Amino acid sequence: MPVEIRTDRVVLKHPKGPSAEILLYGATVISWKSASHTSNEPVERLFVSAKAALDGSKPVRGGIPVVFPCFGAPTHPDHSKLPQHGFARNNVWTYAATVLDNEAGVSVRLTLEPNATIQEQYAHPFHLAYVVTLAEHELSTDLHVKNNALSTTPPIEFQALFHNYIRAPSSDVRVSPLLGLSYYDKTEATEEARATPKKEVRQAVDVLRFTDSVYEDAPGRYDILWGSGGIEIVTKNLKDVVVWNPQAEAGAKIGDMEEGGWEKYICVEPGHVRGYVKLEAGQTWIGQQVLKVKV
Ligand code: TA6
Repeated sequence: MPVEIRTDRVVLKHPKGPSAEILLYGATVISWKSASHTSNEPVERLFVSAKAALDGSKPVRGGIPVVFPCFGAPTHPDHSKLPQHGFARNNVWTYAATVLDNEAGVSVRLTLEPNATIQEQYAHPFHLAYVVTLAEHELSTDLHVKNNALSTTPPIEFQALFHNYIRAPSSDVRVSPLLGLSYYDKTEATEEARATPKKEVRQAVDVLRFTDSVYEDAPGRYDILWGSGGIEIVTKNLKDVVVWNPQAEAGAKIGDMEEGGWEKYICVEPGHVRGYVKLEAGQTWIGQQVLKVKV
């Protein structure tokens, strides 16, 4: 059964063995298992903390949380009542349809409409659709944002990001190409320092120390490589990318982070998070990423 609809999640199964699981809460991909090009045995490609809540009590610590309409602590007046990273990752989405189911792959669409809780925090009428597609060596996620306001209303402004927890040894993993990009270092102690752009001097960036970097106007394609593995991310319409790993000191303070969890992942998060997407009433914005197994 390529698509299995359960009460709290949708399970995708590819005819050649790969699989993916999407929690309806947050439309959070909590598992992606895919074989490498040298072995047929599917392995887990994402990190989910053993302490992660999967019962809808809080956003999932791991997998691919969907960040919308704000990244980080809200700064836009429209978002002032929202929690960190917005409402997409902490609301229950609806399975809408299976849009592909053949030898090439399996794809489903989930949707989110304003509910009472969201409407208390966010005034704009919207429709979100999230399409997750599992191919033999790839997983893609597309976020479609429709501004459902009347044509006479001003455009909405939002941010969006895929908060990927890529399973990899943090002691060895590198992400490239980032050389020469401007980035904002959120590990700096003062707001002034965090707001001061730096220039990346490394082609490949490690996360050997606490790293929380927001790269602006990035290339849109990233290689995440380590000794025995690699994932490539190819994006459309996502101009920025965030690289995050808290390492031990900051990681140990994260309540739902398993002991030593920070050693098992790198977050490489494509998005539109510097500035805002401006979307006219009646228009739709689409941001896409494709995660490809390189090794
Ligand atoms: O994307 C990096 C980041 O913004 C970090 O600053 C850290 O806060 C991380 O997201 C996790 O955020 P969360 O709200 O899931 O604890």
